[in-house]
Amino acid sequence: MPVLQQRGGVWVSMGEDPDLPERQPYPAEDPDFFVRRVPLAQEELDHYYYGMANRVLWPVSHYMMHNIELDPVYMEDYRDVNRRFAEAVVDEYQDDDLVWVQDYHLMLAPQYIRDEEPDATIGQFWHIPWPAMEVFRILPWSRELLKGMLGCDHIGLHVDEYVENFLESARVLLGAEVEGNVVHWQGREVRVASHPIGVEVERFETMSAAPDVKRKAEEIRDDIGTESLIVGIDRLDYTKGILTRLQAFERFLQDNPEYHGRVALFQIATPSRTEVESYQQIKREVDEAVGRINGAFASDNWVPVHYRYRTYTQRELCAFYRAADVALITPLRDGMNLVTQEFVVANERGVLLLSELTGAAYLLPEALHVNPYDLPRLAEKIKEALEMGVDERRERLDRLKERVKKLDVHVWAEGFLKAMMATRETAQARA
Ligand code: ADQ
Repeated sequence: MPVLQQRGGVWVSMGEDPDLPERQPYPAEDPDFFVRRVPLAQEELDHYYYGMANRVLWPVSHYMMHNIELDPVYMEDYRDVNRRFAEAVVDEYQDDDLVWVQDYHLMLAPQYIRDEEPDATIGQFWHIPWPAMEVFRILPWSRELLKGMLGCDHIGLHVDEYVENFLESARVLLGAEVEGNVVHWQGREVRVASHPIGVEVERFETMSAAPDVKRKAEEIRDDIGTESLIVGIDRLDYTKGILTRLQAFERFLQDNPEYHGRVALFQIATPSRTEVESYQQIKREVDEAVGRINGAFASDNWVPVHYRYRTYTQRELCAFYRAADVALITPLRDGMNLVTQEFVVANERGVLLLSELTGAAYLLPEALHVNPYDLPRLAEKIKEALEMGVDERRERLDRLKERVKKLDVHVWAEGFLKAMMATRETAQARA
């Protein structure tokens, strides 16, 4: 949104409301950019979005093999919808435009666009992990999907480790020649690079320093009433490790009775992809775990786990980030994890306990890292985080703040667009 507001352009997006016009200025008066909708029928949404994107590509990229549901019908509609997106882009396309495709929902669109506009400059950013080649190849359509993406000139992923996995997939599965970070493909060069995404640092800084947010943070602490507060914030997704986190907290309470009454975990989970069975299942499991822990440990004046299944505004989230002594972020896999960065910007004295299986962990060495699959160790790390001295907390957090500032989302967008422009200039110089 901020990129389009600054530069203008057309946002080609999935349209769920058939009554809205196909093309619309935004905002209506004095528009910054245009929105072009690709309307999808319910069945297309079920197969393309809830099917191929959320039941196939999401779990395979997060190494969640048991959640993959391979149904050829998903892929058929994925092709059709990608083609429709490509047609809308081609329809909007003007010479010298940059086409920036977002995420795993549109792997085939780049090549479909290239077929119609061979000279277009096309880039794609992939927001989730790129798995090891041996995992990606599980997909019956792995080669077709890769070829689709190689319609790009520039492909971005969060960290070098994902870039290496992508290059390896292109080399082994397609037999493409790979030289450094360039894939030679059908007479073209496709550059693959890491572009770690960040948050809007300035906005989060301003918001978290506002008097009402500070007041709210104090209220949260007063209401909970414990010496220490641990906070977890996620979409309710099986990749986010919410259940593991609860189990580790439970174990921490079992092992450390001296902490009973003195610490609470506040877990916020946003409803997400609720149509998908594996998401309904993780919700049941989280509900059960919260009930079990509170049933076993709560006393008249202490609730160990506070759980909210709802969406908050960013302002409200900021108050939780500020109120926290420890942010407990334990995904089983995560492309980056922005909650981590939001916490670092908004908080002033807390400890970041972070899963080493996130993109963020590669970029934030001063966090306390933990393997979320190692429950006993995770329980120990919770204690270590709670007991970390003030000086060490401050020192780590200051360094983390410096790092997160450099990752700002505007820097990310500029960096990606610059890379695409460089590609365009090289192509024009050659022509
Ligand atoms: P997500 O999987 O959605 O993003 P994340 O990066 O943590 O994960 O972003 C979540 C966003 O949702 C954060 O901005 C957070 O503030 C917000 N949020 C979470 N819970 C909320 C609640 N209860 N109410 C309101 N807002 C809430 C995907 C990838 C990530 C990658 C991003 C960006 O899976 O790995 O970091 O894209 O590329």
